[in-house]
Amino acid sequence: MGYRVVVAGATGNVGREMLNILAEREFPIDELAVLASSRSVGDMVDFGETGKQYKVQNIEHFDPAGWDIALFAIGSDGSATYAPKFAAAGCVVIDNASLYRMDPDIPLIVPEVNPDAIDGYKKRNIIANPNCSTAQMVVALKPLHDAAKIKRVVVSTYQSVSGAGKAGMDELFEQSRNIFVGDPAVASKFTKQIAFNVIPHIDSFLDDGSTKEEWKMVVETKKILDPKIKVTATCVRVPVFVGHSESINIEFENEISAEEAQDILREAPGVMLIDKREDGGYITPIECVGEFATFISRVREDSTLENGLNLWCVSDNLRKGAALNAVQIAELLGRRHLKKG
Ligand code: 11C
Repeated sequence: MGYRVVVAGATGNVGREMLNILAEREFPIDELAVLASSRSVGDMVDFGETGKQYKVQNIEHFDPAGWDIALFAIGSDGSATYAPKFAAAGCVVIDNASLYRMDPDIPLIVPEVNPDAIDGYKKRNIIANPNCSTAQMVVALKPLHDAAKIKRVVVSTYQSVSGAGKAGMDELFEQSRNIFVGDPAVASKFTKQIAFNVIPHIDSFLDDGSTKEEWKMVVETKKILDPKIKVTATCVRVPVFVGHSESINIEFENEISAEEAQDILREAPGVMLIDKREDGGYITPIECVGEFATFISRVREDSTLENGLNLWCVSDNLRKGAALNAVQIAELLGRRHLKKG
């Protein structure tokens, strides 16, 4: 016996990946409902490569009673409206929006990092999925923290336009094409031209001059991994379609060599170490598209710190950063609590 599963936001970048990954990982599904806002009702969406298609239903009119798990990729406004309704009907919501992530009664889960925290889901019947840039970073940090205790992290991100949804991808495509044919590169989704450029600004500005994306990396890392770890982040949008990259500098309490870190990362869950110290012996975002792993390269000691390392971390932001992590949470929930399938 499998689960009755809902995917809400099924026509967006993340919702489509949720369907692909449920199919790829053969999540035990008895019945699948695919929901979106009224704009997409009646559209047909593919269930991965299974050849099955589902008709999009209106989330507004959907009755969640009797459904086991709902994967939400409908943004914070949608989650505020529908997550409490689904949760109250007994359907556990795994929510990709930022709305509930820092709520102390709602677990924020990366299964390779803090699986035990999922037991707290019963308070609200909602589980939060972290921001994409946080998810891949904590997968990389966790095994190193276990080995040598991390004190401080300095991270700079190189985030792809798919993090800003389909509109972000369309804007990069259209600007690039316009520049080639001599037309103006109009910016509307992003604040400046993204084609052939980089933009040091993701999400809204906060009073201290940081951005909300940077703040999320700080507070989510503390909630998922360890509140004692200090994190400072600079988040940058780059003209890459899919795949977020991060340059991470880590200061440890205890000694750890680059070689020890490589050995640990080679065995770590969810991590793929590609670190050859030669031309091309590292990962780039284009190579991680469609993959499940968080890739790590360029592990090296930072000689300016007593116990410090630098590394390069790349992952498919629509997968580990969003849809894959959500499906892994559903798998964990199934194994530990719901026990069907
Ligand atoms: C981006 N990280 O790349 C964002 C997208 O809080 O879930 C995901 C935002 C979030 O623009």
